[in-house]
Amino acid sequence: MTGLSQRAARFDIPTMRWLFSIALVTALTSCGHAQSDAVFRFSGVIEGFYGPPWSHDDRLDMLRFMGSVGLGSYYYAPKDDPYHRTRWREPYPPDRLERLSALVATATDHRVEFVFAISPGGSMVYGDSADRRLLYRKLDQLSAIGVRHFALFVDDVLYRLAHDQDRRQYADLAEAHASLIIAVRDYLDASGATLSVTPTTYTGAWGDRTYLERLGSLVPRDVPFFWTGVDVASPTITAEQAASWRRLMARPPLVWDNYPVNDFARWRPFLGPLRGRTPDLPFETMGILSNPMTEAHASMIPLATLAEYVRDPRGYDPDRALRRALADLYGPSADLLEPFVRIYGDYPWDTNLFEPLFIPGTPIDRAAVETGLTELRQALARLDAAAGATPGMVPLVAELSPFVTRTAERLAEIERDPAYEIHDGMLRYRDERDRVEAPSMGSPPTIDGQTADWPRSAWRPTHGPARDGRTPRVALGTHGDMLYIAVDVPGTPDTETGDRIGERDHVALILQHEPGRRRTSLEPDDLLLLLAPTTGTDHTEWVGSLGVHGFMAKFLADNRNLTWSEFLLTSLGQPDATDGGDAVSIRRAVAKTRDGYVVEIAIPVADVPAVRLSLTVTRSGTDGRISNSLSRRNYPANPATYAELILASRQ
Ligand code: LTM
Repeated sequence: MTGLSQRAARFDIPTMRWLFSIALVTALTSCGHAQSDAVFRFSGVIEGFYGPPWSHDDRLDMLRFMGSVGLGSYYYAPKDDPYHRTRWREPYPPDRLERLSALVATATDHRVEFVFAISPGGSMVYGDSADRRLLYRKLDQLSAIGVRHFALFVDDVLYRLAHDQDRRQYADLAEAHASLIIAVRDYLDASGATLSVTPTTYTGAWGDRTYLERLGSLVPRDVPFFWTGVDVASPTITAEQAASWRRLMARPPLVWDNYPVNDFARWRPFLGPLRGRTPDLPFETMGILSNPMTEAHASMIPLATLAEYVRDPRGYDPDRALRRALADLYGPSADLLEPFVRIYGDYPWDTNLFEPLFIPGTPIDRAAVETGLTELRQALARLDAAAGATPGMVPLVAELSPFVTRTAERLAEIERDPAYEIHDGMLRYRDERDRVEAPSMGSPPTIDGQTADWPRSAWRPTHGPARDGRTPRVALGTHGDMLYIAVDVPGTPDTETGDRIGERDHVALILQHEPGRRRTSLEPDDLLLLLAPTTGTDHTEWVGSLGVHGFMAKFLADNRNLTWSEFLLTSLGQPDATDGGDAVSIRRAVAKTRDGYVVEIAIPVADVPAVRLSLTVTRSGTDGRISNSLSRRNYPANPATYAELILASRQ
């Protein structure tokens, strides 16, 4: 065999098919007349968001809708279906399997490919034969109900090897992932089933390009890899960007388009048409799939525009597509949706009218918010009246009305809050209420989990609810270029709930070094520490911290309106003390006290007179979870509540 034919023999039919289509496209493009012929090989929907998954009826409606607009692939990948992710080892129980089977049948009836995705990366020992057998058993279970397309998702897992066995077996994460992907692909090959993959680095915004390059070189090119674009939710996705990702991972990307997903901003739907995807994208990608909103029916509006873009990327006009989508979905009642489409027609990277209500930091224009709310309420009343006669309108109204209710409640809550004052019609948070001093200390405390060396005057209570009449206390002080913090948490800590730090009692701390910039989103230089007592009896063991770097900063910034336990920590897995550069120079101790636990931290601070500190203590009990914080502003739905910390030694 010649070198060329030897290489060709290694490629199977699908590889040859896409290589051929790339060659054809290249040839035609160079003739200068093929641009309008470009088509996506795959298009559709990935139910791949965090939070409440779609209901069975939502999915049936979605599959019918997808068939009607020509979106051909549905990926089943709800992050919070336990059998997809946390409990991936377990087979689906009969009732769930029956529903999945109905989905497969409905997808087939509507010419939609049903793809079952599994996300084992949170706990799998990649090289372990028992774990692999469990994975195959799970795939077999889905094969038995007619699934022919599978996907392995390792997004949002640790980007280093977490298990000793894997560290012994593989040089790095890329090698472990490649070994697993190849094994699964070979396993599926036997029955003619296909495999696609979401790698751990899937965006241009952060991650490890060496990992991706290595993964690309190790995994056969017929296994498509997803890519979310230059960002996690990308304002533009162009052929040029895709080409650079193709070069990196040795295959054209499958676009995982994080529009209109709203799991990171549960206070807002996205109803605008797809924008910023260039007409030449099919030349450099395998296809485009949208990760939609938690609200399935509302998602159909932007998804219908995606379908129009996919049908004719060159002729696509977003505004025209939106008008058509609304008319096709809701007929003459489409006009009634105008206020919703206007107010929620912006994009994740835009500031929405209601944003200052949910993300504290900028003043709230009360009159504008009230006008917007009135328009939405009036629209809801008319939509309600028309719903009976308009197919599809009942579930849409049920999905949209909670956004209006929550926004109105939030406004009322802020208006009642003495921490806000009204000035020229603008509701402004009184930041001065959260100014706290860290006094200069004659000698630094020892970071050993013992607080006897802290002066009595350093302690202050935290804000928030009491449990058994007691709230956690915080002590603050500076010495030299170090900031010292101690947190004394009363009550037996919950160290058992869940197997991840965020699910247990913990102290969360975010430090920003620029006091003048009031922001709730995080940036790479910020520090995030998570400290928790362990499951051991003496509670002395340090559990972990995450230094904030690009990945975490982005992750938190995108999800700033969610509580830790709701999303952030549960999706990250066990934190790692070695993550992030800053963790090295920070000292900390967690120790059991007579009745509770104590956390002590020493952090080097920049040469500034003040820093911004968000410090939250989360405790669980029979009456649920409660949070206390250093700042007064401690809205349960917003983890980023900051105090301005005056460093006395620098004044
Ligand atoms: O985008 C990917 C590959 N993974 C997750 C999604 O599951 C999530 O829905 C979106 C939006 O929050 N961001 C992600 O990083």
